[in-house]
Amino acid sequence: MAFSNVHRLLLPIAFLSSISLSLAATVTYDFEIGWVTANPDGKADRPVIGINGQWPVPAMEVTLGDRVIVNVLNSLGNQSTSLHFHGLFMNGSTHMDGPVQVSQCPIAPGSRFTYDFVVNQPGTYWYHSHNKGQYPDGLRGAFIVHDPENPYKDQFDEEVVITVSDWYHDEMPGLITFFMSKENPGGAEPVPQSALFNDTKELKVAFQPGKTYFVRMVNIGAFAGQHVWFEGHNMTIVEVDGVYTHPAEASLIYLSAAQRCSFLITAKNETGANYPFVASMDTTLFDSFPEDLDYNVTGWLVYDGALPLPEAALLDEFDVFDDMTLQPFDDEPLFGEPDQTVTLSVIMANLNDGGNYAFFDNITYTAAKVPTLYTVLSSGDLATNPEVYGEYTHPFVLEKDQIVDIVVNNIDPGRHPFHLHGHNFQALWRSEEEAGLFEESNVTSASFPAIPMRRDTLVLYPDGNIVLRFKADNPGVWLFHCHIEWHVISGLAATFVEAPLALQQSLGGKIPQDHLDNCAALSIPTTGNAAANTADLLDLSGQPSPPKPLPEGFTARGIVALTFSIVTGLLGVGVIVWYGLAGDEGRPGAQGVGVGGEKGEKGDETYTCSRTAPVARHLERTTGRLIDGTTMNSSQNIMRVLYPKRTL
Ligand SMILES: [Cu+2]
Repeated sequence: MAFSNVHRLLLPIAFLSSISLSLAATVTYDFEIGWVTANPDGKADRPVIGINGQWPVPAMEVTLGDRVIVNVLNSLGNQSTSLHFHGLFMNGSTHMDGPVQVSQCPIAPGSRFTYDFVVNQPGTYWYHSHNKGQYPDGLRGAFIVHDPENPYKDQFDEEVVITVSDWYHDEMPGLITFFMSKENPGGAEPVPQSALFNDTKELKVAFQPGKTYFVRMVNIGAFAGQHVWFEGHNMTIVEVDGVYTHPAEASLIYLSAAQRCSFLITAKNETGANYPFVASMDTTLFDSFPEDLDYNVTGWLVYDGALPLPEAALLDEFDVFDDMTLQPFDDEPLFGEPDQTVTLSVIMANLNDGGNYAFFDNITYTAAKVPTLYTVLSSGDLATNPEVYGEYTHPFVLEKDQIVDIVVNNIDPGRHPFHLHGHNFQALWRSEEEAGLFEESNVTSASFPAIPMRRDTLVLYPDGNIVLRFKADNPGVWLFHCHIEWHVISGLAATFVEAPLALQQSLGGKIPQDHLDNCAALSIPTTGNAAANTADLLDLSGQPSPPKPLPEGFTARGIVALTFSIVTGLLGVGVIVWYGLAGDEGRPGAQGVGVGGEKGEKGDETYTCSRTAPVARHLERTTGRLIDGTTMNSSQNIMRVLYPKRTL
């Protein structure tokens, strides 16, 4: 990063509660966001979103306690933008959190917007655009909070930051248009072309014999989870998502989109060889396996630059470290029984525009006319009534300091990394794959760990369930959403409105003028309910809404039941068909698993696809066959993945 763009201002501050003199800094970043051309995988020049004329964008680095000011100028010309600082609680500054139409308006082309917040959490974070699926076009980077009191400070010599990401050759707007179109009724997410370490395929990390490194790894990708391992070196995990953990040994970790993991790696004592390290995409997420998919990226621990960089050995299987076994370093015990439990089921289904949408229960997220925070601030006593936020922001109003459980049931055969803004959650439970609904399991609170792992993004397994718990001690408007960017676009999000009356007291009349100016520039209203109605806050007519549901009287709730039963039933049939047709997996000619059709027998395209597509997707993930009837060829090297199983 150019020196001119960041200024550190050291301010001595005497704290009344302390006799010592502390140093808190104000770190100022001036970010002009604009288009540049890049070619990180060496295969395709493309426009990417850079900062101050550069891409990759800079890592932001601050120290615990610093105030951070980010002055943004949007010079994209053709797109609005925003910045979210992933994992930071934004306590007292929910209006700086970044999601568009949640806590701010988009930053209009040509406009300025300032983020201003204090960082009171140590660890590994990242920042990214939170506007219209924009960040995979390049606007994402690491955000590191250094900690003079890092409990592991005496156990390492140097810090290393490594981002891992998937990479697309095409720009998001076009990909999104196709993804949500009726030409893609099964909701197949665009598959990336490449994997990158630090936005390159040629990352070399200098290692000196005998030293120990604190490696901060961040998955800044859009879609793919990544399996990561280092040849010849073990990882000692010490932090996930900004939470220090007791040390845990791992040979291979899985990092979903948005997750972070820090680990200590001790260098060898000799310099006779260099060692590859690898990130390998979770290809089970993909609905197809395009020819141009290069799903591995290799980097190297370089002990001697004169020696060769060996090729990475391929693994037969991934033995994934189970993050549910981690314990936070502070040993924070399980919170008490919940005051409120929010149960959400993940469903993919079609609406009558033919597009494939993602639902929590019967709601696919659709942004309100007024940013939800601004509705909080302009709805008086009615701010505690979820109706004012509109049906399609899927709002839940929380009271200050409530204990809240989120139960997520996955009625989809995909893996989903769920992220909560404004909090870490205690991860109380994660079922194995195919476990069905949490309510129908025999798991009780007695099964929850006494000291649960905490993080801000947790992976939910296919057709499984998770239970998260957090304390509503941070007044704000916070999204809960899948961090696969495609699923944010298709609506897999809900809104927590936490302590709205407290928010009115702390932020009422204090939204900065530059924030409001961006709303004005884009003609976005800043008062009233989700429909921008200021006269009658309970009249939501005109609120933004998704396309109409399917015809023939089927409700989304009905689809839940039907999909679930049909998945179960057809899986059985499908497996029989598969055995009958296929012989051994991958045999040429064993094509067309029978339920992968895109047009239904009833002649009603949307009606039928909503039911067959999940089944087909499930089958192809189970059998290795693709939805277009082709099979993965043997050179594509389908690896066996061992995900941790948890049983009572
Ligand atoms: Cu998802």
